[in-house]
Amino acid sequence: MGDVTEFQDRLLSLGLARVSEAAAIASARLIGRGDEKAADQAAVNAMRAQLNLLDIAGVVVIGEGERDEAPMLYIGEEVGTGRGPAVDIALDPLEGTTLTAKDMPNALTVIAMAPRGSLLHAPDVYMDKLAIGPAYEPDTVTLDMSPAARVRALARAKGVAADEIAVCILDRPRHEAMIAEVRATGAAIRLITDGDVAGVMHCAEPDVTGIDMYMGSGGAPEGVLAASALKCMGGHIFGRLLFRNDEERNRAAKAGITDLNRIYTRDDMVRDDVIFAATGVTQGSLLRGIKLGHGFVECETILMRSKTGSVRRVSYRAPLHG
Ligand code: VTB
Repeated sequence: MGDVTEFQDRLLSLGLARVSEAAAIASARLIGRGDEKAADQAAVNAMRAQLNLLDIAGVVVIGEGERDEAPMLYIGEEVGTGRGPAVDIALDPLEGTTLTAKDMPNALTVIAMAPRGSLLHAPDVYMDKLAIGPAYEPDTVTLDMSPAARVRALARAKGVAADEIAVCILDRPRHEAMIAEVRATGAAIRLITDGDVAGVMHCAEPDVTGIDMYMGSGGAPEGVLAASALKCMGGHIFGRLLFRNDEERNRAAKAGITDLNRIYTRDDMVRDDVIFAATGVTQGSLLRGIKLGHGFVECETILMRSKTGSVRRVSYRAPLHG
C-alpha cells in the first residue's frame, strides 16, 4: 500500500463519479421547470454532501464564487474528511443551469481533482478559448491566428477542405464577427447557448460529436475544467484571460496572477495528474441525460484519469426512495 497522503487517483476516481452522480440526480426533478436557481442549489447541496464523504484534504480552487458571495463550495472551502491526500478541487455542480431549467441539451455536473497546487486559480473573468482534439500537434492552431486562419490550418492538418470542418461557438453578440469570419471559410458552426465545458469536450471525440474545434470567450473557471477534461481525453486548449475593467484585474491579482496577457496551455492550467468526472443532466451528445423511471433513477457519467488516459462511461441505476 502506498502512503495514504499520496494522490490515490485510481482509488479516488470512483468516489469522484459518485460526487457528480449525486449532483445530477439531485437536479433531475428540476429539469424543464424554469427555475435555474433551484436546480443549481439542489446540485450544489448534493455535490458538497458527497464530496465531504471522500477521504481527502481538499480545497476548492474553482467553485461557486468568492467566500462572501457563495455560502457553499466557495473558493477556498476545505472539503473532504481531511484524512487523505491534499488535493485541489475544481467543480461546477451544474454547468448549464439555464440548459437544465429549459430542458436543452448538454447540461452536466462537473468535478476535477488534482494534487494540491496543480490547478490554475482562474479568477471569475472571461477567457478567450481555443480547443482542438487529440489527432493534432498542439501548435496546429493558436489564439493569435484569426478565426478564418484557424479553420484553414485545422483543415490542412486534417487533410480536408475548410467546409468539412465544424466549429462550436457560444451564441453571443460578442462573437458576431468571429462567427461571420468562420462562416466565410465555408466551415459549419454549431452554436450553443450555454455550456462551454461540454463544448470544448466535443473536440476530443469528433467522430461522435461532429465537432473539430471550439473557439470564443466564456468563463475562465470553466476553462480550467475543460482543460482537465482534455488532459484526460486528449486534445489541446489554449486560454487567455480577458479583463474589462480594474475590478476584474484586481480579481486576477487576488488569484496571484501577474502576467495578464499570458496564454495558458492545457498543461499550464492543469500542472499534474488529474481525475475528472461529469454526469449528464439533460440529454446530450456526450452523455445521456438523467432518466427518472417508475421507482428508479438512471444516469451516465464519464470518468477519466489523465495518468493513463482512460475514459470510462459508467451507467448508474438505483431505486428511488420516498
Ligand atoms: C460559459 C458557459 C456557461 O456562461 O462559460 C458562459 O460555460 C459564458 O458567459 O455555461 P456569458 O453567459 O456571460 O457569455 C455559461 O453559459 C453560463 O454560466
